Amino acid sequence: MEYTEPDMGLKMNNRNLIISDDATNALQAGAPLVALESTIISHGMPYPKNIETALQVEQVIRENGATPATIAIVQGKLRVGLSPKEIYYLANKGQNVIKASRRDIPFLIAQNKDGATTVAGTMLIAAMAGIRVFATGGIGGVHRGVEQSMDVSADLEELAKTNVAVVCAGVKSVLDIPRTIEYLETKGVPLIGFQSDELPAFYTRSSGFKVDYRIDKPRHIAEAMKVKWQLNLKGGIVITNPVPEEYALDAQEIEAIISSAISEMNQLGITGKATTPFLLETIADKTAGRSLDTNIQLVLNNAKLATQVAVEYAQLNFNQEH
Ligand code: PSU
Ligand code: MN
Repeated sequence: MEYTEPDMGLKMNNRNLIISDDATNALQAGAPLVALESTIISHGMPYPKNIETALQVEQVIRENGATPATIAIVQGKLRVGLSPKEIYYLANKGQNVIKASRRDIPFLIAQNKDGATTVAGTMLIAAMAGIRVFATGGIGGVHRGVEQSMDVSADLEELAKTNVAVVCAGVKSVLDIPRTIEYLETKGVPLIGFQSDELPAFYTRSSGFKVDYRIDKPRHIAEAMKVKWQLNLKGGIVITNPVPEEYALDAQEIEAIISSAISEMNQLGITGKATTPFLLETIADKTAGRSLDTNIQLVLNNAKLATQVAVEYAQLNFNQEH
């Protein structure tokens, strides 16, 4: 069966999209690439750990045999593959950069602005470039208190329609984990546990909730991705990768800290796009930085798995063509 990547052609005549030379070469060669988001740099971690981590994550991807492509909007252009200098710029500007999800993109382009892309924003730009695998720390989801706030991350909607596999460390309990699982089910987004029957909860390896499919080998994840998109079943896949044991935090301790951070947030009246950055920062303060160390380690671990999946996925496509 003839198979062409569904939205590969888009990049050819999209003057708003700039793909780095490294990423262009890898795409043309059918070599593996891994996309990386930039909100995690600007809003997810404080300076200078954010820049250190962003560069280290790229290094892990290269060492494991793929090309990293950090994605952001710079001066109104959708950029796939940033230079270290550009990554530094976003890291240094921190929360002064606009956190850019799907809704923000047209305005940032029209006004020549910068934007740090969330999981949703990164997925859609990665797909335009033809990149199928993306590594991050945590995805957005259904927030606790959704009955009042209706706060459901645009990341979940993007997963429903954009063909990118996202490797993350599960769903953090700042979110409503069972409702996030239900939402993904409704939208037809597969939830995979890498070598795990349970959905990991970001800072901890387990949540008490089951994943749809436990898969133990990157090869088998790549095969499912290929079949899904060959069948034109649109949308992403969530690949959850438990934090390495030695960096996991104590479940009860982190749960108490998360609950108190959420209460503080509600008292301060923080809503909308400010919630996730506020919670990450408050949790890091309350754990004296231990949650940040865990966050960094799980991102590196996810970059490694994403690379393995990207290598297998590229191999499957190569075998088909030759
Ligand atoms: N979770 C993290 N770190 C992060 C984010 C989530 O542990 O940096 C960021 C990601 O960019 C994610 C976004 O896409 O927060 C979700 O924001 P919201 O809930 O406003 O959709
Ligand atoms: Mn939200």
